[in-house]
Amino acid sequence: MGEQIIPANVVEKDNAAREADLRCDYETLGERLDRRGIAIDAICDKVAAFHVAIPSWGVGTGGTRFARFPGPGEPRDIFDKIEDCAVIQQLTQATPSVSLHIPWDKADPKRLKQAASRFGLGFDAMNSNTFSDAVDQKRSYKFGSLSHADAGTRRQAVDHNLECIEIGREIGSKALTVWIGDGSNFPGQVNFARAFERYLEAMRDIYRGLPDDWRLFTEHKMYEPAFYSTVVQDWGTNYIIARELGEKAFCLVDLGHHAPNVNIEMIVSRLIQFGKLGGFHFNDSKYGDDDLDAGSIDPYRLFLVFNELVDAEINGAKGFNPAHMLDQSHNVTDPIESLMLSAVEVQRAYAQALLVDRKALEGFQDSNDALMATQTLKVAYRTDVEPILAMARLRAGGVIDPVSAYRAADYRAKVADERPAVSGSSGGIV
Ligand SMILES: [Mn+2]
Repeated sequence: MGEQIIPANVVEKDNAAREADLRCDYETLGERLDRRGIAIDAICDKVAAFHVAIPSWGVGTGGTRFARFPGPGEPRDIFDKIEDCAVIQQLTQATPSVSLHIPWDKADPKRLKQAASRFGLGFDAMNSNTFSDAVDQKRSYKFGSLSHADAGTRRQAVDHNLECIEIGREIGSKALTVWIGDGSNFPGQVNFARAFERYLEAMRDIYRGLPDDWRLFTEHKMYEPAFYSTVVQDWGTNYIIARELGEKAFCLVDLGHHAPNVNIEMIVSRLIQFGKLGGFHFNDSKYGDDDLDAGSIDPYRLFLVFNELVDAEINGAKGFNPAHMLDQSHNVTDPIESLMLSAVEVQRAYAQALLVDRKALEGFQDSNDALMATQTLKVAYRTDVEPILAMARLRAGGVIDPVSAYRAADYRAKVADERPAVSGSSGGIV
């Protein structure tokens, strides 16, 4: 544990006001779970060990293609972002790592490492950016990057990804996530097969530059910024990529990057079964890639995704080691508050999934008892696991109610004084 930004007296006061109630609620829930043959402390330990990474761009206010409404005290650079991430980790104890986006977060790697270790933070996957043009860039990505018709543009995009790996090596990252905005806006604009072949060739060049102990994650997205077709449009194409590249390549599932009503938990199951699930970008959506807070629209779907993950964990699925990260855009809330609650929502889904009576479920599945099978999931989902989540935080040195403690510390007002507003700061949607 590193330096603490929120003062100890604020944390202690907020916890003191809630601790007696929490202990009572935890004990009551423990008795109820005991009747179901579940040891509450075992669940609490698993929740405490479950972490989700914070994307550096998440702590800034997002925006839409219509406007961006910056909030007070927005981080001005990666060092401010790391401080905001440290606050989230201090209060939730669920987010010990930060995921960087290059070139937005480009800085001296030694300074980056120092800044993070000061707060006991580490670095998660590196994210490359070939969906927008950097200031000093020679060739434009307007018509694509890794799949661009021009070999020089593809080379530039490959080199950028290799640079991300290089920076990542210096700061202790172990993965590269590649998402491209390549695609087309009109039928006939690109040849699907040729564009995908060019993409695969470029990705092979990146893959060759990957250290042995790294993983390469590719992220599919159905639409946007291209609105007719995207090169990596769905999990099928993503799976082909991972298979073509090799054993260090895996598919990343961003929950928002699917059509409405797509059965994402089933995609997760397929990828686990064939050893290609790399990890997640958690968020929620109502219509498309809305990048809303995890669990805010359809918490049951989040639970069903975790139901698959816990199933794989228990069955010891081969090579199962998914990376967990949030990927949201905060337009009307304080990003720190949204990220804290989203981390908690992800842990909630995990805790609920741990409560599923898997033996009973299997029995109902084998006897074709559809009603009892689905009720078995519902019993777990309906269990209020809040005392487990809060106790896991408290035992780890965090707070019982993260938003309450955060507001009591008045952190946002304090940084607003120190951080003058900047225009055009990077942030938003990936
Ligand atoms: Mn994403």
